[in-house]
This record gives sequence, C-alpha cells and structure tokens, in this order.
Amino acid sequence: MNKNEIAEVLEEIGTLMELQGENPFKTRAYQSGARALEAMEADEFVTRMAAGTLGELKGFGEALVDKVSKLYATGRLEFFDTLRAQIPDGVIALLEVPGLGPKKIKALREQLGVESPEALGEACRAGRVANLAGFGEKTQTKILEGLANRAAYGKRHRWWDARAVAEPIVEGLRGLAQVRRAEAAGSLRRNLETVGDLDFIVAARAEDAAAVTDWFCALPEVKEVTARGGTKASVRFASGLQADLRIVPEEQFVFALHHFTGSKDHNVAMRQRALARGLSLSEWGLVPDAGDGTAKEKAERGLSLRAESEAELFAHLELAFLPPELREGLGEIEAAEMGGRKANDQSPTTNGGVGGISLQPLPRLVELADLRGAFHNHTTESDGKASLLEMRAAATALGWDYLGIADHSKSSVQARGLDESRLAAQVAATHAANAAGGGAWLYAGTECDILPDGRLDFDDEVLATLDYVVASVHSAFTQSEDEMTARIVRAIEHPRVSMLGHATGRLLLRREAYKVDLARVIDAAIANRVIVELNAHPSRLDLDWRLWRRAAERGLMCAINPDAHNTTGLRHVEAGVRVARKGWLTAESVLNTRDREGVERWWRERR
Ligand code: DGT
Ligand code: CA
Ligand code: CA
Ligand code: ZN
Repeated sequence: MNKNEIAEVLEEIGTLMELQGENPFKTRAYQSGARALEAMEADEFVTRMAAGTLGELKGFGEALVDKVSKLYATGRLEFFDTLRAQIPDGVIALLEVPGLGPKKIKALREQLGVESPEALGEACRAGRVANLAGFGEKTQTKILEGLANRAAYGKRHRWWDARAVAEPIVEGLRGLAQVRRAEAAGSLRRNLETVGDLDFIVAARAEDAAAVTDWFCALPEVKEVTARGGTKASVRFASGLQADLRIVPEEQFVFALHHFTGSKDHNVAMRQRALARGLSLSEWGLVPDAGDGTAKEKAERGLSLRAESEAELFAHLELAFLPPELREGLGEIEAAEMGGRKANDQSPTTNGGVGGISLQPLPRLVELADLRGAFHNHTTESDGKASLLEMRAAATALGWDYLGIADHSKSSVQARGLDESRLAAQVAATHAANAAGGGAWLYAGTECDILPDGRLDFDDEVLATLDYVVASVHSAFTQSEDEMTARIVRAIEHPRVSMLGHATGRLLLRREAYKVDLARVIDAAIANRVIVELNAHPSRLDLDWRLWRRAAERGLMCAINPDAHNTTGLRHVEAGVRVARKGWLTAESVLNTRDREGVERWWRERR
C-alpha cells in the first residue's frame, strides 16, 4: 500500500474506534497519524520506511508505526479486519447519512437500538430521534432528507441500466463536429455488475471544449449539473445516476481512457511496471521518470511516448492488450506479460518457452457470437410472458441452434409452477414443435425446485422424461449455511440434475445472497459433472464472476443462461457473457457455445 492508502485505513480505524466508543485520545492518534501521512512527501515516506525512522516523527508511537509498517509491507492489517468485522454493515452505512457522525451513531445505537439506515428511517418517522438528547426536531428532519437522497442518489446501478444510459451519450458525443474520439470508461467499460457513476472521455481541441460540455450539460435527462469547468463536467440524471465528462487533447486520449477505465488496482500495478522501466504512466501520458517537472508538464512539453490505441500503450510496457474487463488487478498483468512476450518473441521456434518456462498467451475469452443457445428460459406455462413458439421464434431470430425451456416446478406456486401433468403436456408440445420444424431446436427441461431438505420437486420417473434439469433454490432462504450447503450438494448429487440455477439467489442492490459454502458447492458440481449456471439476468449475474476463473481452471462447466421471462429477455445473455469474460471464461468452459451434438453428448455422459 502507498502512503495515501495507508492514511485512508488509519482514518477509517479512527472512525470505527469512535463508533465503538473507544477513548478519544486513542482515536485521535489514528486520525492525526492519517493527516501526517497525507501531508508527507511520498519520497520522504519511502525513505523513512526503508530506514525505519517513521517513529522519530511526533505522533508516531510504536503501535502506530507497527500498523503502518504492516500495511506498507503486506497491504493488510489484522487489527483493522477484526475491528471492521465487529461492526454491522448497517452501522457502517449510517456513516453515509448526511449529518451523522460516529458520536451520533453511537447514541442512536445505544439509546434506540438503531443499526441500519432502514431502522433509522423508522425511528425518525416515529419521532423517536427528535426526543434524544443532542438531536431535536431539526436534526430529525435533516436525517430524513439525507436518507431520502441516499436512497435516490447514493445507490449503485445495474450495469444493464447504466449501459442503456451511456450508449446513446457516447454516440451523441461522437456525432459532434468538435469531437475526435469518445468512449465510456470506468466500471461500465470494465463490465462490472454494478456501476457507481459513468465516466466519459472525449478527445477535442481546447478551444472546442466548452461546446462539448455545453452539449453534455444540456442533455434532456440531466437533472442537475453538479460541477463544471473548462474541460470537465459532472451531472446527475433523473434516475440518480451521475456522470463525469473529461475532455483531453487528442494525443492524451488513450492515456486518459486507460487511466479512467481503471481499476485503481490495475492502474497501480501498471504505474509500477512503468517505473521499473524508467517511465511514469499517468492520465496525461507515458513520460521519462527522470528530469525536471511533473508528469503532466512533461506530457505537455511533448515528452510522452505516443499511443494511438490502448494496444500501443500496453506494448510500450511489453504487455499484450488487456481487455478492459480483465483490468481488476487480479493477475492480469502477469498474464499479459506472458502473452506479450510470446507475441514479441523473435525466435523461429513456435513452441514458446523462455528459459524453460512455457508461455501461456492470454485466453481467448468467450464472446456473445459464440453462444448457440441457452437452457434456462420460461414461457407462459409458468411465469413467462411469451409462449413456447414465441420464445422459439425469438431464439431463431438470434441465430441460435437450440433453446432450452425450463419452467418452474409445482412448489413454486407464486410462479404458477407446473405439476406432473402440465409438464408432460409441455414436453409433448416441445416434441411436436420439433417435429414440425421451422426454427431453433427445443430442449424440454424444468427449473425444478430444490426442496428445503435437498430433495427435488419431481420424482425420478418424471425427470427421466426431460432432456435436462436445472435445479434451483426458491424457498427457505434463511436456512443456516450448513443446511443450505447440504441441501444444494444433495441436489447436485442427484443423477438427473444437469445444472444448478442462480447459485446464491442474490438480487443485485436488492437482496443479499443466502448463506452457502460455495467452495463445497463448486467441489460437488465438479465431482458430479454438474454445470453451474451463470445466470445472466442483469439483477443476478450469479454465480459471481470473481469465482469463475479458479473454478473453471479446476474443471467446472458453465452455462450462460438468460433466465428469460419474455422474448427480449433472451438478450440478457450479453450481460452474462460480459461478466463471464470478467471471470476469464473461454468458450470451452461454456456449454452453450457447443453445437447440439456437443450438448447432448455432455448430458449423456453426465448420466
Ligand atoms: P464506480 O464508478 O464506483 O463503479 O467505479 P469506477 O472504477 O468507474 O471508479 P470512478 O468512477 O471513481 O473512477 C474511474 C476510474 O478512474 C477508476 O477506475 C480508476 C481511475 N482513477 C485513478 N485514480 C483515481 C482517483 O484518485 N480518483 C478517482 N475517482 N478515480 C481514479
Ligand atoms: Ca465510474
Ligand atoms: Ca467517476
Ligand atoms: Zn429461478
């Protein structure tokens, strides 16, 4: 960790200790330590850490120096993790409510038992906050306003929704005569499942910047312009989504785009790699580290290496191009280094390998065009909005070879789950449609409830009439982790189960995952050749991309399923493919990139 990151941790420790009611003398030590680090020159900090002389400074006692050293060396601090774990997430969330600091939060917890923004809202509406010493009517009203804003504006947004806003804006920017290049950067470009705000990077001449910001701030969906300068602007849309615009000279565009695409961790690693080559990488350019002036000044003096594309930027650092979705600081640079060296390898041999190390190029990530169908889709028989034949027509229009129908089973009463006889009728309808032809092949499946004890909602003889079975949890979400894990593992071990649906039940920004030991679920799925779905619904994106890279390396097979409830819902596979790429998945690990023969072979081998 660098000194500013360490300062942030110290600041947070101070706040957490205040929340815990620690004595003010102790909490202030962390806060003033944080400020001292912030004020210090980076060079001085590095020198002192190397020489072990941080403790010579006023305010840096032995305990504080020890914590700073641990953070500096390892980026982690057990003391901090333990402290953080003692405080409920809801209480941490209270810190974001305007007008509330640690002291007030402590009073609310102790006197009203308030431990979340929701509980705080209730207490305010009941008038209980106004009655507390040190609060009063005015504070209560202000807290309620703050809560309302936090609900409307403070949230993150689903990637799918943010993309729908961003795409026409990028197109609009590109259509302006003054604009040379325009891209959306940030978490949207990295395909993160939720997006905090949008970041637009535009190349234009300085004298044209005002015209571009004018256009941006005058967009009809802009509700408020929150900041505005010569070459940047920030706005808030009616949905609460915010957006930053930055205008840069054309020669800086690629560097700005890379910088504001992030992630922060990726950028840190890239800067270190540049420094190791005597270069300084920043949003302004890639300049020699030596010599007078800041990186910005050097770039403005024309000292930057040139890059017309991000591929050229990566090449300057001897790296293969890294797609934005891999830029999370999770080992992608090491992988691009191997890929980059292989690409640049001048030797005539093609088997790669330098100094006995075999070189692995970056994987070719799965693409939307690789998909030939999908397995988890609903029709009007359960809670879908389109009939079997309408769904088939939509799949055919997408160019798919096959479509799997997996309507709910009888225990999902609220979703009009099918009983045995309705399921038999649907299977017959599927066979008839296939016999008649005229579109994508239909596979007859079910999204079968996993009952609370891990049994399935249909008997084996019924399941045997189907091409495949998606097994999902739709009830008893509050089971203990052990119960839930045993329940799901039991379903996975059932010989008729082909695939686990939405493995954690999370609904992004709405509902937490149920408690489950995913490591054991993944082990069981690999051992039983059961596929784990990557549910592509923009509110699910479940199983999470962070788990896929390692799981797929260990042999877990994925299916990217739209969980479509209408014909347009099939398009959700795009969201699924994007997070699958974030999880380093290749087409080989995704069953629905295979043709019918490949799919059917997999199912035969499973049984
Ligand atoms: P988000 O908006 O929370 O979903 O995540 P990002 O990654 O879009 O983050 P954002 O909008 O704060 O900043 C965009 C990128 O700019 C970020 O990924 C990395 C880069 N960046 C580098 N240094 C900084 C910094 O000091 N502040 C901010 N805000 N961004 C930085
Ligand atoms: Ca952002
Ligand atoms: Ca931003
Ligand atoms: Zn489901």
